[in-house]
Amino acid sequence: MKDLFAQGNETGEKSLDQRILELFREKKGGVVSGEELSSALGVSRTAVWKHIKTLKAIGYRFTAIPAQGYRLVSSPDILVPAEISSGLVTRRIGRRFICFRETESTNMVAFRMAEEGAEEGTVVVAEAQHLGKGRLGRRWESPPGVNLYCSLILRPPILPTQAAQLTFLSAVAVTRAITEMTLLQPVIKWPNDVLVGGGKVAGLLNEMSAETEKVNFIVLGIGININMRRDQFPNDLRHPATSLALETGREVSRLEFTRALLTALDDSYDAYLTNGYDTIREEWLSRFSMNGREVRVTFQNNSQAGMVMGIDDDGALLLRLHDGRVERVLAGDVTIL
Ligand code: BT5
Repeated sequence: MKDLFAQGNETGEKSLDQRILELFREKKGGVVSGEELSSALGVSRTAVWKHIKTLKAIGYRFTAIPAQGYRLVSSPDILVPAEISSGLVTRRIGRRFICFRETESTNMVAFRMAEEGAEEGTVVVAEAQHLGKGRLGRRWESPPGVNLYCSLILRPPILPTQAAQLTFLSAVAVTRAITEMTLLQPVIKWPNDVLVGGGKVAGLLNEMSAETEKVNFIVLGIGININMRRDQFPNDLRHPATSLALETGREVSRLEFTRALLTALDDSYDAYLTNGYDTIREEWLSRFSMNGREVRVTFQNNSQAGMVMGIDDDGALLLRLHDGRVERVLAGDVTIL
């Protein structure tokens, strides 16, 4: 039986739980009778009652009004298609949601789906990941129920060399959503970190399938520490880490954050397709914390020190070396000296 998680509307088919919730939402807090529910859904009243019991078990609160029916009193902060898509108005992002209680890695799932032809705008979300991926084989800590782990499938008509532009686009959308939801002012660390108060609050992992002249698809992977507590971070992280709750001192609704993020991604992707990369680049640079700083960039066994001079059109970091030459750095980890 389909439940609220498990692939949600993967096949376009809504779960019974999702349809029950929609009927309650249409009533905007009003009472819905068992009779109404069973006739609208074409199932027995016992079946309706069983589903209400399952919904209660995952955190929905109903009150039973004798001889009248049920009222939906409150909904849990869980990332399921029925909740994320409620009130979400986007052009491309979120045409389809696949949500998991737990999965290996949303990027791995999205990549496989994209290979099998999943459409642009498909979003994969998980409450927890047991193989959350960072870059270069690193691990992304993904405890259940506190953060957002999501991956989007995009099929932009661009060249493979332009793919890094989408990493910048996702960083810009993440900073916008954070400011909208918390008023915090995050900064971006090249190439893919978003920091608040010096701690890493979000990481991006974009993966691509391409031919020489054509991108088949890009998977934008985004991990954001929303309500993660201090004791949930391991001690051996490479850099200081934080969460939105630690920075603001209050819990942040993961559902509202997810909707804000998907809206920001949709807006910036639309602007990118319509007007090109320039506006994204400008906004990215306005959040970029490293311009003019002396840094060391390490990639595999190589390391170079110099002054950051911005980024170029392909997303390469421009580094002025001590002999005056400006080097384009395409990948690596940056430490501020
Ligand atoms: C990243 O890698 O920052 C990319 C992280 C992308 C995660 C998302 S979650 C949804 C999607 N599905 C996936 O499987 N992945 C994406 P990198 O720059 O390599 O940073 C990884 C390093 O950050 C680790 O080696 C740790 O030191 C540190 N780290 C791990 N988990 C963290 C967390 N939750 N918060 C902050 N830092 C963390």
